[in-house]
Amino acid sequence: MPSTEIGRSGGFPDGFLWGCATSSYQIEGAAGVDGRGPSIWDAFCREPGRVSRGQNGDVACDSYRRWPEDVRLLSELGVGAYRFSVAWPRVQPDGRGGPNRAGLDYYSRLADALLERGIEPWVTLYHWDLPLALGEAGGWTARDTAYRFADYASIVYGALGDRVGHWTTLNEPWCSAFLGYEHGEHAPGLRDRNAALRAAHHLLLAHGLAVEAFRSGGHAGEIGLVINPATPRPATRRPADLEAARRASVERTGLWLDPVFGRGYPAPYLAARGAAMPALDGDMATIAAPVDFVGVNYYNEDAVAAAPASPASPDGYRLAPTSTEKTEMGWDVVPQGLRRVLGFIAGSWPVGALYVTENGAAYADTEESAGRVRDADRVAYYRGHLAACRDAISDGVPLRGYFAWSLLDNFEWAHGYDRRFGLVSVDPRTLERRPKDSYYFYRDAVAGYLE
Ligand code: IFM
Repeated sequence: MPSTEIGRSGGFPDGFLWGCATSSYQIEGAAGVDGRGPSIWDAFCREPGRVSRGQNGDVACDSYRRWPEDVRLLSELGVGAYRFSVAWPRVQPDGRGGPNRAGLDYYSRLADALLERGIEPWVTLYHWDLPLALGEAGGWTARDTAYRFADYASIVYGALGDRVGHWTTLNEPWCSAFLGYEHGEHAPGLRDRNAALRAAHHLLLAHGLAVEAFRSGGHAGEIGLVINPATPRPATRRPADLEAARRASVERTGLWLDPVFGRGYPAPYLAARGAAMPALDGDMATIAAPVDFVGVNYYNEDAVAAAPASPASPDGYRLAPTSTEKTEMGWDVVPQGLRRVLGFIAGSWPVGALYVTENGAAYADTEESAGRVRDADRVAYYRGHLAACRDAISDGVPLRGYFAWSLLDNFEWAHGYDRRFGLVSVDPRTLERRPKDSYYFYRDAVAGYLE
């Protein structure tokens, strides 16, 4: 007979944390309000051709004003945690100096409202909206940006540390460094591999300095780093493709976790690229400041094949076509890839705890009936990936929680609002929120009814 008891877990361990995630630039809007300074994304969006149809985050989901409704949606979803990011330019409009009280107050009100509803605030300190003044002074290619980040982090710890128990320093530093400085897809839009490598080092240094500041400030709670690792599969069993797959994983995974866990940069990477990574004495010890957990953002698993080294494939591999079903982003839907990447990390680095800090899918949810947004593809995506999480746990992976990306349809960077990841749809004109079927599916999963 099927069980109907209260306190079901849907096959997840007791205490497993269920959450939902967003980020500041993607949802807040209110770009010039209450003293917020401009960020590199405000400027990038204004450069012709950078963002689809010239869209920007000036209004986004207007969550800066509509946050009470968003908190209500989170509460009705039943989640135990909400992962949001603090916009650095709200706290320090120029990226340095004393705090802008009005900006901090916004996050303070949000944290209070979440706690009142039993939702733990998980704060990301950096989700890509670097203050423009720092961007103009070299952004992440400038070593000084790492020190500015640690100062900013200390301000936020001081303001919210009495209510926030979980902090993450950087979100997906691979994107900040490589999409921002090498591929030209994200702000600041450079195409310079050496600049990307410098940025990677300074991002890691910023992470380490912020962890040190957290520890030396005596703040209670836990702190970690969020990466978007990859374990691509080789297109064929040929040794060259196997080697290509291994190399492709390094830039997304080992480049970040090796130094964070005290192993320095991966040797082959260092041999090929080390000259461009300006580590000074003591940097690697700072970067290795102990973390409490690692966050994994997972969306897809690629296939890669060996390719002659060239500016387009500097590390000697390229993405290989697959027959796999794809989301609107063109990303392969591979739920078991999540199990693989979690297992790879747990088996390769001494991570005390892992969290899936983002997972979700973009689909065009057009079909509506009786006021409901039908998104069967997204429901299937979540079902498959939650099953993969369960599998990873039964493999022995210390997976402690899962955050769906994202609560709301929001500003998807270079795609503007043309790609929608939300459990809740947001009308682009009225900003009206409407839960999709995936919202109710996820609510049931959180409640332990994941069949
Ligand atoms: O929307 C992004 C998010 O900002 C970072 N991780 C990937 C998501 C989907 O592309």
